Amino acid sequence: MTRILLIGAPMDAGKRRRGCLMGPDAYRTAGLGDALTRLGHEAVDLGNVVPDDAAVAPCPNPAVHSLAECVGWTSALRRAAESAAPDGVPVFMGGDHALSLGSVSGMAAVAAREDKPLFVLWLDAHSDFHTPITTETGNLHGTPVAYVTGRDGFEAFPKLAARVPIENVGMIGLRSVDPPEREALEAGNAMLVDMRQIDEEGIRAPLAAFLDRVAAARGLLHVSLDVDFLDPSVAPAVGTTVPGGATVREGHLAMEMLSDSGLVRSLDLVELNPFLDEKGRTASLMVELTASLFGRRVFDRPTRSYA
Ligand code: HAR
Ligand code: MN
Ligand code: MN
Ligand code: MN
Repeated sequence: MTRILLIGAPMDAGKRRRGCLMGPDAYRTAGLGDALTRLGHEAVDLGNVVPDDAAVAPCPNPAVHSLAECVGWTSALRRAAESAAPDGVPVFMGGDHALSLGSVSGMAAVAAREDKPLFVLWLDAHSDFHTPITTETGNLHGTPVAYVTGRDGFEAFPKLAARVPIENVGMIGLRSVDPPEREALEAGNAMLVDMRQIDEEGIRAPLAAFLDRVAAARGLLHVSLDVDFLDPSVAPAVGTTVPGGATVREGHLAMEMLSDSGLVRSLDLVELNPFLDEKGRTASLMVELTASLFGRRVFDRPTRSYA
């Protein structure tokens, strides 16, 4: 039995297209809490986070959208992560992916306090490795991995309590990486799994290798699940669809492996835009995947292969 803390993060400032602010209520409507309770967990809905008021100097990149709002969300969500984590497993119900500026930096502070390394698994079509300087769209939902790993350009944002080393980041599902992101990623050593690698060897091999590393380092694992990790044919409710994504079964296998590993300390559910959904099917699929991550299975497996 796990105590799961559902935290609503109706953040919509990380990009221009509106709608992710309805995400937390879509997850509630799709029965996220009940699905977890049925698995024997205690699921507590902590309600929605309210962003801080923030004043910022003008950004050197004029394309940047809603900088002050994003800074205010980051500090508020970081506090929410730090205050929830000692009591259970926080699940951030987004909200766009800019919420991870706060959730992941908060979990990095939690891990530092426990003197453990934080690992981050980024399940996404995108690498979200822009800085406020390199982004062309100005949409800050494309930046959280750069912030939490300590790249320059985030002077307007709260100073990190702890940086996530880039080698502790694993990205799976990649199929839309901008040239400046690619260049910066190639200079580091994150685990980068694009869709071709999934086609060739499946999700299992790279994910098992990553989980083995987390376990060997006795690390905490934060999982950030972007709706657009999945193929748009099964998960249409997202503003940044990219064809050729993960199948329903690839998504479940990843969640089932994460469940078996026992390593997941916190989770983001991001980029769901209920305004774009078809009869709630994307919200429902995200609830099913979350249930798999928290232990739903058809049959138990005789042995664990990682942990
Ligand atoms: N790389 C593009 C940009 O910077 C798209 C970023 C999209 N990010 C998200 N989350 N939807 O993955 O604008
Ligand atoms: Mn993303
Ligand atoms: Mn994405
Ligand atoms: Mn871009």
